Amino acid sequence: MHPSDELSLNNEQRDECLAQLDQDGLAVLPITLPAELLDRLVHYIDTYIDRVRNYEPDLANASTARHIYMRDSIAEDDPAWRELLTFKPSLQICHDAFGPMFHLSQDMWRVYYADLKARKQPITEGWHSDGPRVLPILEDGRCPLYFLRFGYLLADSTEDDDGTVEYIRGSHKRPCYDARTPPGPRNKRLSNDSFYTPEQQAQLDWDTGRAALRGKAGTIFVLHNALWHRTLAHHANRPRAISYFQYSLTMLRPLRRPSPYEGDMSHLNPEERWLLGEPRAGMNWTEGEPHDWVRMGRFGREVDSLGGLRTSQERPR
Ligand SMILES: O=C(O)CCC(=O)C(=O)O
Repeated sequence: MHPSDELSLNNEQRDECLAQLDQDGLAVLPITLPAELLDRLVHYIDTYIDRVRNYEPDLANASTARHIYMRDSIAEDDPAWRELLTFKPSLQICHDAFGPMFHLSQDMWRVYYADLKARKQPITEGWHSDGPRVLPILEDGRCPLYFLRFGYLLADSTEDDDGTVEYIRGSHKRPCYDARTPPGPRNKRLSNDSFYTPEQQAQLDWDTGRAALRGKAGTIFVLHNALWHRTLAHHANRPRAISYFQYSLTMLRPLRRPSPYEGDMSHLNPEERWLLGEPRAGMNWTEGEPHDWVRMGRFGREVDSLGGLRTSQERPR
């Protein structure tokens, strides 16, 4: 693809998206995945599932015998996933939130088949927020922004019976609900203990601001790590497919990947290598230096003609 064909958000769209994210903890991007990229991603998953279904013990009932197909750490599996890894509108939002020192923290796809025989559809994931479980929280129980998670709908989620993500608008600004208690003596400030007593937990308000994420295949949304969300039951007789790419500050290690990256990176471009955790000296994982900031520089707002960050001398006064 020629760089000028790349989808891109303008500053106004970025501002609107950030304002929505701040207010609700979730924003739907004002663009959708290009149709031909969506086709390639769906084709990849279809081919993958067809292949693994051949090994199902109960092939005739494979989709009802097994309700979720999923893969983690997908970015290297196919060039189409690498395009999602460096999807410009998402990385523009990351640059706005984190500055240039961010990298990939999770990459996955999931396909859910409804269990048509089940009397009651299970809710795949109950109410939770992703960030507080293992990350330090503030004195007042809120969880800061540690990572942004981009969801790409790979199938329509437009009907009530399409299981989708349900979330509570603004809940990222409340004390976290389901934080995990660390073992050993508790440090009140850094511990991840829940800030709600059992009585308060029984009275938590799960209704005000509740919203279901609906959209056609190709819809892209971004969520704050502290947002309360869950997966709704899926009754529709068609699969639900979604991919998540999550990014965090480079000083945070990724969820399920080694960092520094242990594999051969010679086939990857400089942006991909950076996002995947190219080995580097300690300081270059934290504040970094100008040659680090340039790696994600073209996703920033002040970009020079070479795609790097403008230095202060070059900035118009
Ligand atoms: O089903 C989904 O798309 C959301 C899953 C979820 O809540 C999670 O992975 O944290």
